[in-house]
Amino acid sequence: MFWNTKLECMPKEDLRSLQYRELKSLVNNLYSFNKFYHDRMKAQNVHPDDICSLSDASKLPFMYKQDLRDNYPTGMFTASNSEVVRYHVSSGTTGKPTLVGYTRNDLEYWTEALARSLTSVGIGNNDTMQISYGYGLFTGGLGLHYGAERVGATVLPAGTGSTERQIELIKDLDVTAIACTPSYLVHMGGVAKKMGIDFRRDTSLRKAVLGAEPWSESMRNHIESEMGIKAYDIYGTSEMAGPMFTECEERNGVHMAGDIVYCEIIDPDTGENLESGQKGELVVTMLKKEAMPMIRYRIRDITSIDEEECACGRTSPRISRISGRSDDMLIIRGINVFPSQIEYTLMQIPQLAGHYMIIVTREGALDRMVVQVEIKEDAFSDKVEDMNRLRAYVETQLKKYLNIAAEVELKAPGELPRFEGKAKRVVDKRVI
Ligand code: DLL
Repeated sequence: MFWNTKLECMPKEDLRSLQYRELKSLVNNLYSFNKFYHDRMKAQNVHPDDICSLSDASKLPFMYKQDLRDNYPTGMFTASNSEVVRYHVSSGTTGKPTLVGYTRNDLEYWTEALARSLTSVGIGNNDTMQISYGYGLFTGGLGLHYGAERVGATVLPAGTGSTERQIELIKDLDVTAIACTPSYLVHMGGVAKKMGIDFRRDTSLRKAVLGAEPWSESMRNHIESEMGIKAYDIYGTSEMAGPMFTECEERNGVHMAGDIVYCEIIDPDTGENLESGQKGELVVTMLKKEAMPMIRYRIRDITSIDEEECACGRTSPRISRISGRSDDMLIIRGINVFPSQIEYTLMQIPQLAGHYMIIVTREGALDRMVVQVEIKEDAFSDKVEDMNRLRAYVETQLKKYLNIAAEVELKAPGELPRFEGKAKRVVDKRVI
């Protein structure tokens, strides 16, 4: 089933011509009217006239998350306040978040992308779809909400938390499809078991659209065999718009709709383009973005592109499962966390020394993060209440800046390991 057969199944050659035309007009526009892109291109010694084919995109400069941070909040916007109709916010690399703005057209192609994606996994107007991603600043909830409404599904905007209630709703309302993080679905499975509910026997839930964090084929097998729910991968980032693209029924990679995004894979160390099939860092150019254009944005996710035609008939390239990142970003319970944010927060607290460790584990289906941090000599007290008060304060600060609960363990001066070379601050013990 297709939502937009013409665009989804366009002959490859036509798709490449379309991508070239879109890229060319984007580059012309930004070079002429936008100081950031103009200066960037000048610095790289590239002019719009140098872009004579799609592969010439590789001559264009990269964009980084740092650019968004340096220009926070709206310095990268190319639309006026009256044209911007929505903001979403995601974590940045320090205390500063990344702000993403949308014009009406931006919301439109985002919704269109999700309508195509949901149709491609067989979700439509006969479905009742529970959206168990966070609603609010995170893009997951509202993004999937509008996509599911567009295909005519009955949408249940459950958001996150209140797991028992969510399970009851799935049962009572005959929910057939769900969107959430893979770890949350596994967690739901565990809670349901305790409630005496078997998803296969007691509910109509048969499809799940899972993403926002890394997951594996073994997790897919676990969900399918334990819960009887067919699981599909969904990918996107807030800088692209939010969740956007899924696998089709073939489940051999996420279709990256070519009329919306142009994808490249580069060697993260040299920045050189890699061949189709080779693993490297994903770089995206968003062809339709209005409020906040993205040209050659380095997402930092590691994957490969498959250009082979898919048996489903869609001609867009597919990316393989995200196998890691080329930076140190962690995703904890669906929330992006940079160790540098944690360090930044700890360093604002005068009683703490500069030595810390972040330990991430998975208990049941849920991630747990422990931050161990040393106290300065003169702040150390043998009064338990003093230390408890300080620990609670550090936890509050981390919650305030990271928007995620971390457990803090205060350590005596000299207790944490020292490193001669690169400090190893993160121990991630999760098996996904
Ligand atoms: O996580 C958007 C989203 C919402 C995607 C709901 C899918 C479903 P950000 O918060 O900006 O946006 O985080 C983007 O999450 O660069 C990847 O590292 C990771 N990620 C997203 N989807 C997947 C996936 C949303 N299917 C970052 N597999 C990305 C692995 C994923 N990692």
